[in-house]
Amino acid sequence: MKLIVTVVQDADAAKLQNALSERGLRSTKLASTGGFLREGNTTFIIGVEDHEVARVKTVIHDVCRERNKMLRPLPHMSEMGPVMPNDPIEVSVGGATVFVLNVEEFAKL
Ligand code: 2BA
Repeated sequence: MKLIVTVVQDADAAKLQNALSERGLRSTKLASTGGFLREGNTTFIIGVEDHEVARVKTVIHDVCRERNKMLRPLPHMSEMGPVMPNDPIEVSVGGATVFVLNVEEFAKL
C-alpha cells in the first residue's frame, strides 16, 4: 500500500476532491501553507493499493493547473537574487507536488 501526499492550489482542491471520490478513491483534505509564498494551499493524503498509484497521479495531473502569481517579494525571498521590495515578481505554482510513500501498516481500530 502507498500513501500519496500531494500539495495543490486551493483553486483546484474542490475539483480534485470530487474527482477522487467519483472514482472511489478515498482522500483526506488538509489546509496547509506554503513555506515560500506563505499563502494557503491544500494538502491531500490518499491511501491506495500500489496498482492504483498511477490512476491517482493521472487524476491529479488532469485536475491541477499550473498558474503564475504576481506578488510583492517577502524578505526571505532574497535567496532568489536581488529583489526590490516594491517590485512585483512572478512565480509559477503547481500543478501539484506529489510524494508517494510506502505504508508499513494500515489499520482501522
Ligand atoms: P510554496 O512553498 O509557497 O511555493 C510556491 C511556489 O514558489 C513553488 O511552486 C515554486 O514555484 C516557488 N518556489 C518555492 N520555493 C522557491 C525558492 N526557494 N526559489 C524560487 N521559487 C520557489 P511549487 O513548486 O508548485 O510548490 C507548490 C507548493 O508545494 C509549495 O508552496 C509547498 O507548499 C509545496 N511543496 C513544494 N515542494 C515541496 C517540498 N519539497 N516539500 C514540501 N512541500 C513542498
